[in-house]
Amino acid sequence: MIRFFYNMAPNPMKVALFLEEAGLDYEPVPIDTKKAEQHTDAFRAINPNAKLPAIIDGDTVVFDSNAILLYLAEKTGAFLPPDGQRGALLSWLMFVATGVGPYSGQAVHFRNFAPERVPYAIKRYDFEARRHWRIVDDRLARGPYMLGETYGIVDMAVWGWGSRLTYMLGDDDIMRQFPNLERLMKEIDARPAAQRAMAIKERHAFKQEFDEEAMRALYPQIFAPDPA
Ligand SMILES: N[C@@H](CCC(=O)N[C@@H](CS)C(=O)NCC(=O)O)C(=O)O
Repeated sequence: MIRFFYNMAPNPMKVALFLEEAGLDYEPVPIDTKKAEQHTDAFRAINPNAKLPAIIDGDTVVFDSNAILLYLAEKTGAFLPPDGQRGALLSWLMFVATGVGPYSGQAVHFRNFAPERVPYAIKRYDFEARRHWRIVDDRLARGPYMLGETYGIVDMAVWGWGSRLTYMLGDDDIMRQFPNLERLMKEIDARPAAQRAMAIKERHAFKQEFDEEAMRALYPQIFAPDPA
């Protein structure tokens, strides 16, 4: 059985979606990041980067959400594009991993969680997040899914962040600007596997308070000395 280390944030949810879509036997293991559980020695032995998600599949440990999606897709042969599209698969998977996710994450951080308001940081990350989402939306104007006619792991990777874009960018009208993305997010949200993935939170009670313990665990740089 696969052990799936998770919380309810966008990156773990991509993997929850795959596990549910593929019907794999898995045990969800909650890691409460607001209680600093990602920083324990035991968890760092699984993911030295101290972030979620990670999986253990027999003797194999995989961390980083898009690496896990690729690993599970190759293991099962499911949710991969037809032959001949491996270049596109890798390109879009890495584009989401290195652009869409990090810029969206920094946009929400500087708008909602930074200890001081830094207008240029807010502007830069909001601009770059929207630029990346525009590329995704344009791609989805060409066909139903990121790689054309076949629903697959790139769509799952997009769903992790895209299904929360209104919150991420703090803009109630954002989806009107990205109608093709909105179409795909609604379609995936309605899939039974997505609903089961979102429901795993009901099995565990994650800490909700953003108290000092949570801030120290999630944003330790706030408490670090200023760089020279
Ligand atoms: N590149 C990593 C990023 C993982 C990541 O940032 N995970 C967040 C949740 S979405 C996390 O664990 N945050 C807790 C922390 O930063 O301490 C991936 O795609 O899995």
